Amino acid sequence: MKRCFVYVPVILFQILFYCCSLQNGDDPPVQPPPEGAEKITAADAEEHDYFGSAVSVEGDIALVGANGDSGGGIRGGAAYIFYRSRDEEGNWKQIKKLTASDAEDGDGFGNSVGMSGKHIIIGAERKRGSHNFQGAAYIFSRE
Ligand SMILES: [Ca+2]
Repeated sequence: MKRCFVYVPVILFQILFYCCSLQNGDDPPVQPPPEGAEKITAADAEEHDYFGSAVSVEGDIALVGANGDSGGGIRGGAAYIFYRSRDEEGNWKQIKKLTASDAEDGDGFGNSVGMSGKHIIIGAERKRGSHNFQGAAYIFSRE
């Protein structure tokens, strides 16, 4: 019976401690920015560009596809590189527009994008080659 008087308070304390630790749990691993998201658009935005058709971000570099852009052939597609400036505002600024060197009408360049380290890859799923709409991907190396 004496043991019961010792264990019951210990168990109650552990339950209380566990409940408190749940309430003050760790912060989630990804915190939303306090002011909400920053919206970015292409400097040369036009109708049917479909800017945002694919997106990727790594560190302070963002890559955005616009697979309807007509900079390299009608609906040839494009992709934009943005850089988060280190000034006080920390805004994202467009630094480059990419198109395929062999762009043709309807390629859809920018339908998918990805980057890792210094390499950027852009998909053009409707690229024609020896087969109709066989697709292609383009790899660029950042300096
Ligand atoms: Ca455009």
